Amino acid sequence: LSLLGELDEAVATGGLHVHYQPKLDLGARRIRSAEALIRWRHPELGALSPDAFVPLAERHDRILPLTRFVLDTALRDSAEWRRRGHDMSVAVNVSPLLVVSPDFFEAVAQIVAGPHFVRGSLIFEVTESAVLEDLESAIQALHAFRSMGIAISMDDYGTGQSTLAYLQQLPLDELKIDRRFVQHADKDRNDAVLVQSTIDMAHKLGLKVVAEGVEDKGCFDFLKSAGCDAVQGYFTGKPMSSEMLIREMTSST
Ligand code: G
Ligand code: G
Ligand code: MN
Ligand code: NA
Repeated sequence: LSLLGELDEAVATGGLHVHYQPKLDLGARRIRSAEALIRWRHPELGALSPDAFVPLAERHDRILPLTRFVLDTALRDSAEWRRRGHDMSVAVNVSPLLVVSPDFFEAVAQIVAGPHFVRGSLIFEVTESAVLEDLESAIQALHAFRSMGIAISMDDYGTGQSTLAYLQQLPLDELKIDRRFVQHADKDRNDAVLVQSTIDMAHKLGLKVVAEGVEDKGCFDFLKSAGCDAVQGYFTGKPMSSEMLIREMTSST
């Protein structure tokens, strides 16, 4: 069987699962959302990173069923978090290919009508490339998702070529600064300037700012003093199972 065939089998038979990486809100000082990250435990190859199969799924028209699985799982798990008293939203990565896809839109409409959806508790993380391909259609799609009660986050911010004009036009709620700028921001003067000015600009546009790739206390402290709204990274929590996340939240409250 080819890797693609095995991926189809995994999608169909439950060979995929979803981990969650917390985003720690610095104002509320608690986990307020978590990013869903797909995992594949391959029978022979072991744990495969999404980098090893998400691009494959994108190339061969499998990204919709894969994302549908992540969405279904993430909404079911986040309903369980709420049931246990943890008021948290869940973020799902949406491939550039899906942002303007009518089939994806149909799948989202179904999910929104389903039992586990609550307005304001689902975030779509989209990348700059998703938006730049066809700006008008992307703006329209993002507006439609927002009117359904889904928040929009710009992922990997700073790595693409989005200009200030795009930021102003796009219906966004959150900006995630890419880890390459964040990681050494407490030690590298240039990174610090970029991160600080991105935070200030985003706030003036009414956006929340998440810094990703926060790996140590020095970086964490810098972001706090820079006025960042939330942090995500190995320092505050690695990707983990839903059960682990529930245990973490229960022990920290
Ligand atoms: O942390 P991790 O190795 O899981 O993530 C690697 C990359 O895979 C990240 O860029 C992340 O955005 C992407 N990724 C993880 N899960 C999904 C998913 O469900 N859909 C898409 N499109 N990308 C994902
Ligand atoms: O969607 P995105 O491209 O941001 O995917 C997140 C990726 O970053 C995942 O592969 C995740 O495992 C990884 N990641 C999460 N936190 C950290 C961190 O603190 N440092 C590094 N180097 N990688 C991280
Ligand atoms: Mn992401
Ligand atoms: Na990212």
